[in-house]
Amino acid sequence: MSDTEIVVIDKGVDLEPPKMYAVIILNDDYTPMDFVVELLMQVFQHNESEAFNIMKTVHEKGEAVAAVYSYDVAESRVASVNVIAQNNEVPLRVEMRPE
Ligand code: TYC
Repeated sequence: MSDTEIVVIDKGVDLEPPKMYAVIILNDDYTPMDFVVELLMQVFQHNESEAFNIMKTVHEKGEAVAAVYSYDVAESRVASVNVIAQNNEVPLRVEMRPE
C-alpha cells in the first residue's frame, strides 16, 4: 500500500445541458381573460400582445406554454402563479412539464 492520496476535484463541468421545463397554463371557465393577460406579463415578462396571444391560445385550445425554464426557475414561476391565483380567488391552474 502506498501513502499516495488521490484527490478528485469535481470542477462541475456539465456534459449535458440542463433539462428544461415548460410552464403550462390551463384553461378554466371562470378566470377573467384580462387577469390572465396581466399575470402573463407580470410573472413571465411577456409584453401585452404576447400575453394576449398566449391567453387566447389557452382559452381556445385548453392550454399553452407560458415559458420554458430550468427546473428551479419553472418551479418558482409555478409557485408565483399559484399564490397570485389564490390571493385573487381565481381557479387558474398551471403545470410544469419536462421538455
Ligand atoms: N376561459 C376563460 C374565460 O372565458 C379565460 C381564461 C384564459 C382562463 C386562460 C384561464 O388560463 C386561462 N374567462
